[in-house]
Order: sequence, then structure tokens, then C-alpha cells
Amino acid sequence: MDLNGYILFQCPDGYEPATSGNQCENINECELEDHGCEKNCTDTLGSFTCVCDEDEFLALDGKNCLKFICPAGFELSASGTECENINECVLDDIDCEKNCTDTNGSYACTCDFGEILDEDGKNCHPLIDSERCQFSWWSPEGRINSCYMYSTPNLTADWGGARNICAENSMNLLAFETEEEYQFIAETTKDEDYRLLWTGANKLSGSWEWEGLDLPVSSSFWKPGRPDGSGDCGYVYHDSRIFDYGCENIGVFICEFQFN
Ligand SMILES: [Ca+2]
Ligand SMILES: [Ca+2]
Ligand SMILES: [Ca+2]
Repeated sequence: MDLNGYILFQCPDGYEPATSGNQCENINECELEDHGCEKNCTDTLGSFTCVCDEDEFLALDGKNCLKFICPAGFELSASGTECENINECVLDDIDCEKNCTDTNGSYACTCDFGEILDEDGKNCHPLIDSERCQFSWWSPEGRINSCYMYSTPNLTADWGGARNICAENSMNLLAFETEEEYQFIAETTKDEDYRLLWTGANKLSGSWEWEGLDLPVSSSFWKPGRPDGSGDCGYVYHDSRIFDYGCENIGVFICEFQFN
């Protein structure tokens, strides 16, 4: 528009006519009082942006700043955009007496095999007899007067090691004395994930007998075709009965505590 020799400019949003010359220039909104940014304002060509502190993010209104608040047991990730699990086990103020297991959002103190966690959740004490069956399955009708302690998948040993761990807990390696007992163990372990489970069957003294019981291993418990000379110790694989195998192999195991 030509008005008496002056040309009127229509500047786009965010620009204003320059004080000299026929140009539009960027408005520095950050110098104005009404930019509305809660924290910091950064001017841009034709606009401006609000900027938050490092541990914050800009709210949807583009002006206010919000802080990530992580739930207990989580902390802000290095990128500042998500909450991630705190590994409490590497912190100095965790005082688990034995082992610390990190979990998502928390942690747990754990004890060695044959021990149980005190009520404080931190210290461990050896199982006393009344607690010994806590990790066990009882036979139906109490027909088997034993209880059993199952090693967990992360506690494995060779046959001698398994026997020693059981002995430290005043127990023997598992011994099948009746078909019902065998069926009971097969049932309670059918869903467990293991390759071999040591029993007390061994012929380290020359003939196959149950460790600690001075009792021969009845032929009915063997996998058909076994023993075939594969080794001096006996394991079970789920409900496949007993296989003979080298005692140096590593497996899970079950300790048995026999009541009189
Ligand atoms: Ca601007
Ligand atoms: Ca944790
Ligand atoms: Ca038994």
C-alpha cells in the first residue's frame, strides 16, 4: 500500500517493523513481561520457547515446567526422561547379612541354603527343626515321615557337594523308600526346570545304596536299562526314575529330613 510515499508493512506474527528501513525484525518476546515462561525463556526468530531446568520437562502448555517424580525404589534415568529401578544392592546403606537380590522397585535380603531370614528382613539364622520343613512339601496323609528341602535352580552342586550341603543341615540326600515317596517327589518336581536332580543313590562303597541310610536301592526305582555303568551316583529327571551318572556332574538336589 502506498500512502503518501510511505509503504506500510504487514509483518508476520513474531516480527515487527524495524525502526529503520522497510524490514521486519524478530521480536524478542523474552524481554517482554508477558512471555509466561515459568522458568527460562529463549528467543527464536519469529517466536520463543520456554526452557526448563535440567531435571524437568516442559508441560503441554509450553510454559510451565514439570518434574519427573519417580516412585519409591526408582530414580530418574540419565536421560531424564524415565524412571528406572534403583539397584539397592550396590548401595552402602543396605545391610543384608548374606545376600542381596535386587528387584524391580525394591530389593530383598536372601540367606544361604539351610538358613532363613530373620523377621528384620536382613539377618539370617540356621533353620531349626520346626522351620526345616518350611521349604518342603509334605506327602499326603503324612505317609512319608520325612520332609524335603529343594535346592533352588541357582544352587547346584556335584553329588558330593550336594551331600555335604544336606549334611550341614542335618539332612541326607533324597532316598526313595517306597513307590509312594517316589511318586510324591516326581509330582512335586514335575514343573521344575532342571536337567538332573541328585538323589542319595550311589555305589561309592561298591554296591548301590542310599546315602546315609545303609539301605540298598530297590531295582524298581531304576530307569529301565539302568544302571549301565555310566557312573557311581544316581539322579532323577522328573518322572523318569533313576539314572546312574558321573558324580562330578552338576545338578540340583533334594535334601531329606526323616522324622523318627
Ligand atoms: Ca522471537
Ligand atoms: Ca531395586
Ligand atoms: Ca525317603
